[in-house]
Amino acid sequence: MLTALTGTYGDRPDAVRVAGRTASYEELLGAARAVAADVAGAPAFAVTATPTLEIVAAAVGALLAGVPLVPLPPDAGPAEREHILRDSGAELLDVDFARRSDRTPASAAAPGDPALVLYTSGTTGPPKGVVLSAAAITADLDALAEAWQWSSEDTLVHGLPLFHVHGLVLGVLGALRTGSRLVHTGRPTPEAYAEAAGSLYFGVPTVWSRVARAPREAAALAGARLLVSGSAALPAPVFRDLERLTGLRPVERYGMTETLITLSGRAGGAVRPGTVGTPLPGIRTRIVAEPGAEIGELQLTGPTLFSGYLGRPEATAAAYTEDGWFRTGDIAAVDASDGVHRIVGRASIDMIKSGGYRIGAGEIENALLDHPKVTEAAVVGVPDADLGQRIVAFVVAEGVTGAELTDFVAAHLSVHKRPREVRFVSAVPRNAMGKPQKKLLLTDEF
Ligand code: MLC
Ligand code: AMP
Repeated sequence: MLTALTGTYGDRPDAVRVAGRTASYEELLGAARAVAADVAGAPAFAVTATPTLEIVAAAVGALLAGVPLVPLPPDAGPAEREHILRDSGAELLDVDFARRSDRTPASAAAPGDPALVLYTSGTTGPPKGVVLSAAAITADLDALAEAWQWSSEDTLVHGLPLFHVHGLVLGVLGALRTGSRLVHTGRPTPEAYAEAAGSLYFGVPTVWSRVARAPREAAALAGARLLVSGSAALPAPVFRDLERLTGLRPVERYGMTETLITLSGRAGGAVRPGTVGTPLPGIRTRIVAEPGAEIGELQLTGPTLFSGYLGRPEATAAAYTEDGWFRTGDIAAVDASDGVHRIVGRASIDMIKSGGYRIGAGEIENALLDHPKVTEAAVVGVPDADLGQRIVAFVVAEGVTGAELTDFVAAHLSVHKRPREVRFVSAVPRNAMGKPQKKLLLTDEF
């Protein structure tokens, strides 16, 4: 997977730049070898995934040693950190980029063995570890390189978090597979994107909508070759604003932690706002719809799929149909004339996408219920111009403020999982079975 580190594309002093610090491939390889020596033989290891050269060295070291990396969200509170460390059995490693080694430890790892364990939310309960093999990651990166004509001529720019597929797999390992220069801007701000002078840019829709609202910075991207959006739906007005300001039609792609990226528009191909392109090489899709309907659940198979949820065979089995297709939980439609896919929504109201982060309502409700003053909690995603959806918590509680509850969730779970709004209600509407009627919460009455 690490083609760039084998000397194939030569070396550059600024091959990888993360939040203002640069390293050559040789320096990165030296630091990664030291990580590999530290973790050799361990079942897994964890690193706090602050956007730094250290996390890049940790990801490379994991691959060299054949030991899966568990990247910890840097803003995770104690409850979430403990859950991830306990569930994965990974020990936390402190990486020092200045420590180098010139020897790669022998590894018996095969391509199908786990390379990464990424924690991601379901509709209920705590996050599950998604096990990704090196083979799945390589298959995905090669398919994307073909789709986007992504090569060592490119400079990839993004500022996405390094504990998810988008930032870590595409945004770091993708650069090391294709040999493109990498500029990680630390935070994904319009100013930092404009300054970086890249040829290829990645962003979630929230990032693109902020770029589109900063015309001067957006204009600075006109020299790029390709703008790619993913992790949530790119609103059509943002697509059009970007086109107007940069002269580029952004390419949208679709994926999941469990499947990696499976659908995409193509560089140089026709792209239409509101669509996510066609299956990548090796991916097959089908829409499972009610008789007569054209939209239904998107299901897929292919070489980029995960190896399973760590330690949860039942959850893994439940993610597949009896005939072996992965159930995405997304509702989609396919244009019969050209096979272009459109994501219409999610099957479950309990899966929220906010700023491109996937957040399970159940996890936030459980965190709120851990607060001594809260007796009932129901969490929903409400349409939001900036975040796509914003987390709104409806709670029954006395003697506590909304800001206190927001801080409580931010501190226990992750800052990005905090409700952006807390609404106090006298009761959560429920059906005869006692199940919350969340659709009612989205009506004006509440
Ligand atoms: C505010 N802050 C608080 C707080 N309120 N901190 C603690 N407690 C509180 N109550 C602070 C934060 O610490 C932070 O500080 C600042 O407010 C902003 O916080 P934020 O919520 O992180 O910022 P925001 O502007 O809303 O973030 C927007 C965003 C972010 C776009 C930058 O949502 C983002 O990075 N999204 C990317 C998600 C992603 O990569 N998804 C890919 C999943 S993979 P400070 O100091 O830190 O600024 C996938 C597969 C695929 O989906 O298809 O790609
Ligand atoms: P995650 O596991 O964080 O990768 O989130 C995966 C989910 O993100 C998918 O199931 C979709 O709901 C959503 N998603 C990713 N890319 C897109 C896209 N281009 N358009 C709409 N939804 C998307």
